Amino acid sequence: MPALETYRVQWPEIRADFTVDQKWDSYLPAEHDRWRGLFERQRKLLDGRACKEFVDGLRQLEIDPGQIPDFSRLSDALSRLTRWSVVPVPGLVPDDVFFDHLANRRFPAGCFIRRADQLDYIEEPDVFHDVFGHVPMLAHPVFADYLEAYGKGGRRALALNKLPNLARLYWYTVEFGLIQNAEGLRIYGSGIVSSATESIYALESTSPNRLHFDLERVMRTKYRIDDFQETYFVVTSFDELFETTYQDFAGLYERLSRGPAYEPGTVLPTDRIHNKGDRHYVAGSHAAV
Ligand code: HBI
Ligand code: FE
Repeated sequence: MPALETYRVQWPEIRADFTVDQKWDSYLPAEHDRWRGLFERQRKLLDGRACKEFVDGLRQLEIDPGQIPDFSRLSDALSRLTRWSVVPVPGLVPDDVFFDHLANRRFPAGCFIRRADQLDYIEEPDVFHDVFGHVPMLAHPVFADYLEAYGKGGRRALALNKLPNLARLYWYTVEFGLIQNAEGLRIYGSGIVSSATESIYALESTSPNRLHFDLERVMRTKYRIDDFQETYFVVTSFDELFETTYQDFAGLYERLSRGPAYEPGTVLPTDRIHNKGDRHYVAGSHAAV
């Protein structure tokens, strides 16, 4: 996690909350071209795979397929819908800074775009992962409230030294969550929706587990950041997700400190299996952030 001073070399104006100026006019045509290529590839793939709420958000915010969005204009549209704004950051920011932004309905989005040799896989959240992957869901009122509640929970988790448990919840919902609704099994997780290969793998491959969402099960389940997920958790609505934030987290953290943590590929007898997919997938393809 780079510190403020590390970023200050390239971003002299960086502020204490790690926000910088997007400098939209300084993007090169080749950078807008990479945005357009990524956007077009995902739009084709996500038809019938991304959930309706994601597709609606992309449309309502009029996110431009042809060039990297200007965060101030995007924030104007987003704040009218759910009072969220998108603030430019140079990359990963410290957990406490990240949670404070979310708790104040500010989404910290990377304002750099991946290089041409990183189109299929990038470690850091760039503008495509953050703005294409995360921002459309923030136009959905219930999801928008969930992410604010997550930010407030994150600040508490830090104080209780329980961040790893809460980071798992973020990972298996906001980043890699699936939803089963009237349309069928669909993607809402940003890490999937911004990845060409994982968009197919997550829904159709026979190799990962797909389990019904259960808060304590998720918070006990470890995750890997360098490959496809071995387990996806499926919710049936965003209300279901939001209702989990009404927990007594102190009691939950107490229970979590006693019981086991599970490896990513574990399946328990008590798990409610959702499905096993119907497509043998060639292993070895990379997931994107
Ligand atoms: N910083 N910019 C940025 N984006 C993230 O998604 C992010 C972060 N810092 C920490 C973090 N995510 C995770 O550790 C969360 O689980 C807290
Ligand atoms: Fe992300």
